[in-house]
Amino acid sequence: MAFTLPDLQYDYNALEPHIDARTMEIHHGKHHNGYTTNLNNEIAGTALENETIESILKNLDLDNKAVRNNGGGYFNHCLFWNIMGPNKGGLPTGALAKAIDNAFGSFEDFKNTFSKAAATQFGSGWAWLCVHNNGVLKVCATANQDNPLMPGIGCGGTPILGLDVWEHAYYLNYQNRRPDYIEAFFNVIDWDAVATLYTQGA
Ligand code: MN3
Repeated sequence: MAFTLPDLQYDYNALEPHIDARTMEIHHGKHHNGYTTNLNNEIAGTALENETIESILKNLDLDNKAVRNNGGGYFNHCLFWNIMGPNKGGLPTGALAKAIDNAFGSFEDFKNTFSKAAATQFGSGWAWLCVHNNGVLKVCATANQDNPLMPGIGCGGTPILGLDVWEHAYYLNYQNRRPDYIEAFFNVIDWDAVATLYTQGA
């Protein structure tokens, strides 16, 4: 079964002024589409063809660079679109808010830790908030299209929030000002979507 590029649940311009429409259009229509096509080509006719993307990544042979890069790229962007939305931002609530306080001390401390992970990832990569089976949250960053589902990569656990810090995610609007893009991201996080993933992964 081939993977499909998911439709966005909002328009390309819906995240403005925080993320511009042109960036969203290229990011979804070109970059994510490319990872999807390349992943499908790579797994066609192999045993991976009938697995979920999560299963492919959890059991990944890290030396299989094509599946690592394109499978990671497919999963990471699916998550990214899902945890953003127009008129979002604000603060998490409920069990997720409690878990953030437990792990980091406060929401502001979490935001600082996550933002620092995103800002200091050298070159292309992602910052993550991950939940472990006991509900404990951890933050890490990974290179390229890697993610913590992959064996031995990052903080482990299940990613419930991810921030793409590849230049293609922000350069048109922010040029080299990655910290401004990171700050803006907090205005479009859909905390209800993150809370759903938290409940599923805890
Ligand atoms: Mn990207």
